[in-house]
Amino acid sequence: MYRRRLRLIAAVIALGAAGSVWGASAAQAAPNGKCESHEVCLYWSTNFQGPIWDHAGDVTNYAGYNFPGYNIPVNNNTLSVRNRGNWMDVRLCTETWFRGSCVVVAPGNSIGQLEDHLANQLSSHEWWT
Ligand SMILES: [Ca+2]
Repeated sequence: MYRRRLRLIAAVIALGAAGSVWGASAAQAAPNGKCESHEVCLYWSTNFQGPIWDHAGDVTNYAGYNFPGYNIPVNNNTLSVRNRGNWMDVRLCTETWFRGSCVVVAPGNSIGQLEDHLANQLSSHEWWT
């Protein structure tokens, strides 16, 4: 809980210091099927193949999201992940709101094949310091 509060305070400070950047960040958060800097990227297939869902923010529930350009749901449907964030870990979980079984991926790291208990079961993620 203490960690989470610190994180919130840091976010508020960052927002106050660079309010004009917020618009750009929000635009970047829209998934476009390209795995870019500052994003976590989820792949439909193993080893970063197939449709890509990319996101720069936290997502509490993947339900309702499709892979950009495909009529394929993201929820419970990814086999590999990449963290292209610059300094934050990303924590991906099998249940909504960052519950269930979770895996933490450090910035710049990736998992080419999610373990059985995570494969095709991810439903939320949050950036994690
Ligand atoms: Ca992108």
